[in-house]
Amino acid sequence: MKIIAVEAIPFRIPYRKPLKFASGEVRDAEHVLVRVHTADGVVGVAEAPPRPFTYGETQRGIIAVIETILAPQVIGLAVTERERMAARLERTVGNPTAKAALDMAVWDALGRTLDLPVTQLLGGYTDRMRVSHMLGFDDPGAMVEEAERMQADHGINTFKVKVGRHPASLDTAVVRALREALGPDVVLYVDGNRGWSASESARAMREMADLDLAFAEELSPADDVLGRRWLVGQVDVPFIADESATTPAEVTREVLGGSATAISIKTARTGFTTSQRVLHLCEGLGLEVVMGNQIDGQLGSVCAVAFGAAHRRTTLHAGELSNFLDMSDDLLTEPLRIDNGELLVRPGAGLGVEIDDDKLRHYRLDT
Ligand code: MUC
Ligand code: MG
Repeated sequence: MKIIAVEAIPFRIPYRKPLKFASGEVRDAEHVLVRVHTADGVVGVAEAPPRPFTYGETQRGIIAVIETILAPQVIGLAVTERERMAARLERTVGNPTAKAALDMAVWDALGRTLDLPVTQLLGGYTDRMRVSHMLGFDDPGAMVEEAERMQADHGINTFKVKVGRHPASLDTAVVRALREALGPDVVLYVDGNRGWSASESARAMREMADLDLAFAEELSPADDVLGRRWLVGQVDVPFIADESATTPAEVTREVLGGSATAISIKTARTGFTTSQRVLHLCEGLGLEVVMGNQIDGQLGSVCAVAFGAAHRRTTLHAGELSNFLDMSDDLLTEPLRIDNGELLVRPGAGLGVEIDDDKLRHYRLDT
């Protein structure tokens, strides 16, 4: 069960359609595949998505921190020693997706070693999650057309709409068009990725007051401490902290400071070990949670659904699990499918997925 080697492999897979939002844009999945090898010949996998506009990480930076700092700290530990591993990884500040991928690859190796699915080891609440689809910036017609396609092809009825543009009417027009086209039964919520000021956000939310939004996420920067607290007091739906609350301490700070009333949990940045800490903290504080998406590929989405389906509170709202649908290809031997608005966990040992060697050879950037 001892970890004997860690690989960090860069790859690039283009998106068919880039995802645009207030803090950035993703055209290619330029991720890092992390593979953890144990002395028994078991291999655990996970992927790290560099998001410089959110965490400051880059593909080369993730590889460097894994190879030079994190891998030497975990080699020699058994895959059961996750608490010791977490303590060692915590000595390095930042680098959330690098640490998360390593953590999840170790969980995958643990599940494969025990011949049990990770989702059952984590909690085993259910075997599926309802899916929320994220709509990136475009004009109203194109965003409505995408939502209708997601409904027709995948049965998805929950949509997170990216907002935060200037003028804000570009976005409020989209949300209004979506509500008019899709009717009262779909769930709609908005994510500003800090694009608006607090007062712009309050005005836009007032303008959309009749559109029955379920949540508002990161509309303005949490760094504008008093403005953000003021805004959260104005808004009459749960206000989700995403990039402002990436650790248990940040969740505590943002919530007790009045800057958030709900939390986005992303396995891509908190892995399984710290995501459980965040979730349990949210349970203790009585907060709603949403499983978020770091614009994950299929492997990252498998991780998110394994975690989300494992716990009751994470299943109460649809999870953001569909960004991989816009990728031109992926690395798994058996592609994920979203049917009837649901994504199922994989039943096999560990994460229940295998990497297609030919695809990895084709898309990897280091050979
Ligand atoms: C999201 O929920 O914000 C875009 C930026 C990021 O960090 O994550 C994505 C989606
Ligand atoms: Mg967000």
